[in-house]
Order: sequence, then C-alpha cells, then structure tokens
Amino acid sequence: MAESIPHGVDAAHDDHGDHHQQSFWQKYIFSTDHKMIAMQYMFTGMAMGLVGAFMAYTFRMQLAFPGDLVPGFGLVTPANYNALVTNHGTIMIFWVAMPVLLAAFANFLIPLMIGCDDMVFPKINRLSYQIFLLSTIVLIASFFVEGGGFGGGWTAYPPLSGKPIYNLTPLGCTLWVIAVGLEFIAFLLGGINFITTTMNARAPGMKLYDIPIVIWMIVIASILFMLSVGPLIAGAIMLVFDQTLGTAFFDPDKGGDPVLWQHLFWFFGHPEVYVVLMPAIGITAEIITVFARKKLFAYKTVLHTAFGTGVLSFTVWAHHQFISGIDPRMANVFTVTTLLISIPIAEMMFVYIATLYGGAITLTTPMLWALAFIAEFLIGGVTGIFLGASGADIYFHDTYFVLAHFHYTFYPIAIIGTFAGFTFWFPKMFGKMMNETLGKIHFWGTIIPFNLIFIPLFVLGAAGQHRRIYDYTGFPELAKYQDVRVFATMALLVMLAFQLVFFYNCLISWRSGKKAGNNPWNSNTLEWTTSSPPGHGNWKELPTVYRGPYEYSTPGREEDFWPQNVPN
Ligand code: HEM
Ligand SMILES: [Cu+2]
Repeated sequence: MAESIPHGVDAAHDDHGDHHQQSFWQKYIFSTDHKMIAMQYMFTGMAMGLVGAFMAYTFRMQLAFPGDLVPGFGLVTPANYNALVTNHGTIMIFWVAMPVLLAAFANFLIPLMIGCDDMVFPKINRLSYQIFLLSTIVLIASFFVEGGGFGGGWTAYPPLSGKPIYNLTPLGCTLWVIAVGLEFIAFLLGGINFITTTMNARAPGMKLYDIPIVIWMIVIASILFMLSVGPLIAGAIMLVFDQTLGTAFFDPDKGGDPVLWQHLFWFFGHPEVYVVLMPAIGITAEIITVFARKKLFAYKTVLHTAFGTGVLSFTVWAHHQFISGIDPRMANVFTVTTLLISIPIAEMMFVYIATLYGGAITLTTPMLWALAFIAEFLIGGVTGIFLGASGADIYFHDTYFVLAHFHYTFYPIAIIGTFAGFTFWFPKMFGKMMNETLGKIHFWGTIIPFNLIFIPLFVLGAAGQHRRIYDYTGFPELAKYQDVRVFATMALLVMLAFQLVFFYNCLISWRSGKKAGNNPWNSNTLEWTTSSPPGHGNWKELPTVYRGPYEYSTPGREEDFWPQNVPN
C-alpha cells in the first residue's frame, strides 16, 4: 500500500519538481500505471494471437492440401507440423487467453471499477509484465534453435518431452518449458495484485456485494491459478532435470512414472480452463446488464456459484486421463465430478438468460459478442458431457471431437470474450467510440466462419479422425473426408480475412472516431464516472460508493440507470 500512494499522488498532480515530462521510456516501457500495463499485456497478447492464428492457418493449409507449399510459410514438414500445433496451443492458452483476459482486463478494470488510483503493488505489477515479456522472447527464440520448436503437444507429456532421442529438439524443448515457467511466475506476481487490490483498496462504501461481477471473477480466477500452478511448477523443474541432468522422474526405462506428469499437468490444466473462463463470464455479465437495462439476475447466486465451480474444478482433472491406465473405479469418480461441474456452469448461463428476459435489449457490437459468448460456449459445454462420461471418452479421446469441443470453449473465451470486452471498454481506453457498422461486419464475419470451421471437425472426430496427425490421406477410411477438411480450412481463411476489418476499425476509430464522453453506454460502474481515457491517478477525487453495480431500470427513477457513486 505504502508504495502506491506516493506514486498516485506524484503521477496525478505532476507536482514533482524534477520529472514533469515523462520520457518515452518512462511512459511506455517502465510505467507502473495499471492502465499502461494493461495495454502492454493487451497488445502483446493480441500480437501473439496473430502468431497463433498464423500457425493455425499454416497447419490447416497443410491438412487441406497436404504437401503443397503454404503461402507465407513454404513446405510444412512433419516436424514443422508438430511444432506448429504444439506452439499454437501453447500460445493461444498461455500467451493470448491469459495475458488478454486475465492480465489486461484485470489491470485495466480493477482500480477503475473499485475506485482507487492504482494497484497496491505497482512495481510488482510492472515486474509481472517484464517477466511475461521475457517469457515471450524465450518462447519465440525456441522456434529458431537447432531442431526447431518443441513438437510434443501443449501438454508436453513425457517421455516424448523428456528425452531428446524422442523429441529431437533438446534445446527447443527445454526453452519451451522455461518459457512456460516464466509465464507462470508473471501470473503469480499479477495475481498478488489482483486479489490484494480488490480486497484492500476499494472506494469508501463499496461492500463485498457491491463489487462488479467481472472483478469477482478475476479474483476467483487468480485464486484458482495460484492454487493450482504450484505442483506444475515443481513438475516443470523435474522435467527440465530429466531433460538436462539425466534424472528420471518421468522416465519409465529407469523406474520413473510418465503418468505422474499427467496428474501434475491436469491438476493445473483443468482449473486453468476456469482461470480464463471466469473473466470472460464476468465481462459478459457487465455487458448484458448494460444493454438489456436490467439488474443482473441473482447476483449473489452467480458469485457463490462461481466460488463453488472453482472448488469443484480441482476435483475433475483425471477426466483427461481416462485411457492412461487409471483404475476404472477411479474413472467413475471423475465422471461423476465432471458431470457435477456442468451444473453450476449451466446455472450461470441460465442466470444470464433470465437477465436478458424482458430487458430492453440493444444489439450493439459488444452486446452481439456477449450473446455469442453465451450461445457458443453452451455448445462447448454440452459436448463436454460426452467426453466427461468415461465410457464414451474411450472412443472420443484424442479425436477431432475433443478438438472441436475444446475450441468451442476456448474460442468463445479467448476470442469472443476479448472482442466483447475490448469493444465495450474501447471508449474508456481510448476516448473514442468504435464504428458500429464495421464492428458488426467484423462480428458476423468472425462468428459465422467460426462455426463453419469447427462444426465439420465434430463430424470428423465422430468418424474417428485422430488429432495431431500430419496427413490424413494415407488412412483409407479417412481419405474420403478430404472435402470436409478443405471446407474447414476455407472457412478459416474467410475468418482471418475479416480480422482486417477489426484492425481497420480500431485504427480509424482511434484516430477519428466520435468522442466518447465519460459514460457513453449509460452504465453504473465506477470506471464510467471518470474521463475517457482516465488520467494518471484515475480520478481527481476518489469516488464514494452508495449501491451495487446493477441498478438498471429501477422503478420510480427518471433515468434507467443509477451509478454507484450517485448518493440518491
Ligand atoms: C483461429 C482459429 C483456430 C483454428 C482454426 C484452430 C485450429 C486448430 C487445430 C486444427 C488444431 C489441431 C491440429 C492437430 O491436432 O493436428 C488445434 C489445436 C489446438 N488449439 Fe486451436 N485453433 C484456433 C484457435 C484456438 C484458440 C483461440 C485456442 C485457445 C485459446 C486454441 C487452442 C488450441 C489448443 C490448446 C490445441 C491443442 C494443441 C495440441 O494438440 O498440442 N486454438 N487448433
Ligand atoms: Cu478438464
């Protein structure tokens, strides 16, 4: 705390004799301002999103036209293919979903929505981003070493990941583990701030049940991350030892146990899904209440459910290991816990539908994204039930059915959730309104092809097509589906082309969009009570809170919103 106060004062009023003018380095590179760190995370994450998407483009081209040169890449060898798939998955989860949904939105929103001038530990916050940037550089470097990038799958199962004679890229593989480890450290440091700031630095009057849901979700996500990642960090160190020092924690030839890694990985890996899901669910709550002009249905239920989901998420991990040789009685236990966890998630979706019910709905671009999140994520959730049932999973395991299922969860989270939040808070971030027509063109141009890519992949999976395979034309019973693969790749090309509309929209709206004003959406939460974009220190005078965040269309009031800081 002590750290943040002088900082906020100094920055807000610029009354320090010696550094009036911040240099480029102070302002953009070494800033401790939460808004700048948010932007650093946002743009690094988005840039990595382009890298991950380029990888998807490359390997989907290979799948559609095996052996042809891919424009912009060239010939895809089997080793390239494995490295592309592995790093696509790794990047999308750890370098896109995490930095954008968790770090960027947490950094931007927490101080602004709870009414304080910055994170409580601004220097730790800056360190978090710097370590994250370092992790990014290490990961990218790993693509260029001898042997190329790591190709053993984003889950890095040993013995493949542990032994150079199997993975053929000793350095690429070690750098991959180190990069992921550094990324974890960055988010441990971030989480300290997200939780502590929310608990300790709220504006006067803001009680626990007055905190906007998105902030709660970020706190829950941070807790889940910090509780689940420890064992995997230990595991990662053991894996690096296996790779470099000749230990054999996971090496069956010398008495080690490769399934131990699977337990460590998925004990983290499953909660990790909720780590990125929670912020996206929270963003959706903020948007649908504003554009339905309704109070969030059952605020407390949503909150308690989210905590319950968090606890349950630690009990389901072995549903990823049904065919790893675990005892079938154990598989039954994990089937039951997995089916249980679908209940609270379904409940949250129903709560959202109840919030929309009878509301005065305006279909702005952020609202379209939020509604799409609900619809598409439901498909991801429902198809998960098939995989959670251990009997069915014996067939589906490692097929494109799994792949389509988890893209129907991750894509709504990482891509739809990001676009929802970004288009909703763009006016606050940059002081300008985004162009709605371009926003809608981008929305439809993304959401329709998204479904056209992944629905065919469910079909391929049900037909028995396994994932992580370079060329399917050699499998007689799968060769006949080549048209389906070409179709999915074409849909991807269309979707990627429409992303140009988004970047164009950002650029022209940022340069010459309509001025946003403080509160363009007539919203209740505190970030809308300060200027757009907020200056250093966020408010001239910190706000006081009088009520919860979702008082829309309150009977007896003239206006249909009731900001949290307005006395009555
Ligand atoms: C841009 C659209 C996307 C397309 C077309 C796409 C396509 C694919 C395909 C075809 C594979 C499997 C390749 C194979 O097994 O041979 C794959 C793997 C994967 N994708 Fe995506 N993906 C996209 C976006 C995303 C996003 C947004 C995420 C997560 C936030 C994600 C996470 C993953 C993961 C974790 C894997 C598994 C990697 C592995 O098997 O090790 N993808 N993707
Ligand atoms: Cu799981």
